[in-house]
Amino acid sequence: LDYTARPGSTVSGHELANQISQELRLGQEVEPSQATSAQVYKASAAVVRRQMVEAWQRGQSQMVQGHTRAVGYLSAEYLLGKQLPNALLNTGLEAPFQQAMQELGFEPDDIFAAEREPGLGNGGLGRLAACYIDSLSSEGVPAFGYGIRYQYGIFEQAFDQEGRQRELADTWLEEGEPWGFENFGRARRVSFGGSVVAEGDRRTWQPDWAVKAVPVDYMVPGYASGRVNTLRLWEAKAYQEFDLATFNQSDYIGAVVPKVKAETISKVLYPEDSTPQGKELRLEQQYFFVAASLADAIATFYPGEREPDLTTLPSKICFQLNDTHPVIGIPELMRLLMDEHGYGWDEAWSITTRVFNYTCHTLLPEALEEWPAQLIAHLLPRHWEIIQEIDRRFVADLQARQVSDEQIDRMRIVTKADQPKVRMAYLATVGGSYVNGVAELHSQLLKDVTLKDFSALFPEKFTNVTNGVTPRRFVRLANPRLSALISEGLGSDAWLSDLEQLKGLEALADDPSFVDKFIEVKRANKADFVAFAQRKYGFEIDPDTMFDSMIKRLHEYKRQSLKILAVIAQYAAVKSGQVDPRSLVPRTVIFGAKAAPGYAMAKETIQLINNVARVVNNDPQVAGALSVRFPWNYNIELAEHLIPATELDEQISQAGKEASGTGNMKFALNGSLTVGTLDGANVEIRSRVGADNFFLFGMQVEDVDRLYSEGYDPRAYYEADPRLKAAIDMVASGSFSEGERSTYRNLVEDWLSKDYFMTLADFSAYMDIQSEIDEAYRDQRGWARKAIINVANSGFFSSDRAVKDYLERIWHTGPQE
Ligand code: 26Q
Repeated sequence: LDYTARPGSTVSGHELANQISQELRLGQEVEPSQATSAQVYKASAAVVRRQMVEAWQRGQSQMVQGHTRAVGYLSAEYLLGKQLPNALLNTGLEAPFQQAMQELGFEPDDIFAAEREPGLGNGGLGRLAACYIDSLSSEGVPAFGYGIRYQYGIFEQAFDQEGRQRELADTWLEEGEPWGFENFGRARRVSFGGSVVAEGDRRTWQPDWAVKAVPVDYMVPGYASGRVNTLRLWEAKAYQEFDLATFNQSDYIGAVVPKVKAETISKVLYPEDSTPQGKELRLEQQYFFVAASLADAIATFYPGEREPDLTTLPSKICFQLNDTHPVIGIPELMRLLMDEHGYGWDEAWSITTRVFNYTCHTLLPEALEEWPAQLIAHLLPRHWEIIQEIDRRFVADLQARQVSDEQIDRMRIVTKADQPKVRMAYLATVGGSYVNGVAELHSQLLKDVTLKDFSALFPEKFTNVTNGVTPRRFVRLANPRLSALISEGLGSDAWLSDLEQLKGLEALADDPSFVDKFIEVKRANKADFVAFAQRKYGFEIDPDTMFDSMIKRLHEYKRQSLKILAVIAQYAAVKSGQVDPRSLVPRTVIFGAKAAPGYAMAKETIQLINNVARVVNNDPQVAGALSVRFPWNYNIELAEHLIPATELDEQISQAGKEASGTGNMKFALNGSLTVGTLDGANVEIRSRVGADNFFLFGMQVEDVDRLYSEGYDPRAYYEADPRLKAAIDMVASGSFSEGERSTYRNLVEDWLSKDYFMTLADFSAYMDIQSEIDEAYRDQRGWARKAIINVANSGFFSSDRAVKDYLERIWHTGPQE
């Protein structure tokens, strides 16, 4: 294999074994035969990293010297998952590593198990960023991922005796971490607070405190592309170990306070993923990483230049804003251009609006970030001035276009109120070139609802890029059996970098021997999951049941409560003698979900699921027919084990609420069938795999709108469907709380009086589709056929395709020339 095609791939297994041995002896002072898995992991990481260095540096200098516009992906989150298996696959070192481990007498899986996954994200948005940097490297595009190196990532979830969620610190750095390279030479100063002073016609910011942003660099190797990009995650450090003035006043402890304050900035990831926490520290985090990243990009492309010609910046790089979290970058770039480099407003604005683009990931109005002006003014006084000026000019522009006062007030970046707020989505829309949603339906709703006024006036700004996932991690690494079968069926593994090739499997859906092999793959994956769940959670799962999974953050709009109510209804029907358990298709219903620590309703739902599991799993009357499992601490590792083993995937959000979903894509690519509403990317999955191979149910966006406007009364649905009534009554009467009727009071009250996301209205349709699913499942070969057709038609959902869409429609760039 060509070295440039796959960095590292010329290394033999024996050579790799020698390098790892050497690293163990010299780097860790341990004899290979005595080394622990953790030591071998660390040594392997160091060796693999070294294999990538040359390609990394080559790519870096080609980027700076070349003429291909680079991409700067700005994201507060990267939910990476384990690095070692991915680095081995992408660099072509998988087989040599296997050999090396054999030679050294270690099991690769034990070595992989020693890695703590970097959980530097909450869910979909963070995982999307991780998929996109993988695809950017795989497509050969010069790119940076910029973000924050949180010392504590997403909390580790535990369940207490009562089934309630407990949050534990994610101590992923406790024993060090071999991938990140602290690049002290590229550290930057990031300032806060203070005031703005006028010097002649120039206004300058005189901040009153600052922190040092130290980049920790991670290599991002492309799959078989020879390109290794950089993920640069910033860590906050204090400039002074001790405040000497305070120290000299003999307040020894007080003297470290500023240091602690500075280092708090990159301490912990905020675990809320849909109700923004308007906390000062969060704004500090946002500005911290964005300011460091913009300065870093300029320093990268204009090295050593004291007065760089920044009018060329848009030809060097463009920045993608992953939701509104990095939007403070817009006024920051204006400030850099005007205050530090002397450009006038118009020139600065022209540069700024050409380098930024914004991706929106939500439809929930309460999830749109709005910062109190007062907070911005206090923390970033110069940015506040610039934001006001952007707003002033924008309003003037609207007035010149004869926009009504009423509409102007709706569109203001800074709201008109006693306590004005800055609407970050509006600032992003005005301050950049393109705005995109993350699935067709979502982008349409953005134009029709959320950003309607903007799309009416600036239609050319709006576009769609449907999300995608990396087939390397989520098919090849997570599901080696299916990958081997696909390669056998297609005659090569070229599908891994050209996922539309999966289409070639469609013909094999009617080949009985291929169908048999597909069934065997799923069976073996289920057996693996059973063993994993036994080992890790102590669960006893019957592999001869349908694996029915719902894994995603816990949120009311996603409607985990619809799923659990359906389980309860089924259970109630057996208990009341209406249903013979032997007539059911045996199921194992599996949940994985973290709730934001302050989200009471979500936490109550977790408790309910755990207690339904406790009751159902211990009831001999349903044994063999129904069980419920809730493995705690859902993360990338669990996803990689569960998705390949799943047969039925639940995507049951209220229509018009899930921007895209990406789990749905991972499941379809791994041969699960989806039960879902017409929401997010479900719409596109269904239209690609065909209506016969997708279990659609429930209200559509128009039905939801109509029902809201007619006045929604959930109690009517409770009275109308005896199955629903039985299920809710069971919860209310204490069946899942040892007779205590108050445990789920909030949930029950909400269902019967509010039910904002219309779980009750969709319940009957959901129960009915589940009966159809049972019927379909009884025909195992028919089911497998549908699953194969799902795989064959899901190639579109590769993050490579998504990145190519961004390249063509938004970034206007491509592979390094
Ligand atoms: C904002 C301010 C303060 C604190 C936290 C936040 C915050 C953090 C994370 C707000 C939102 C998020 C995450 C959102 C998210 O994951 N959205 C999901 O993005 C996916 C990728 O596009 C979509 O597939 C999902 O539909 C969408 O819910």
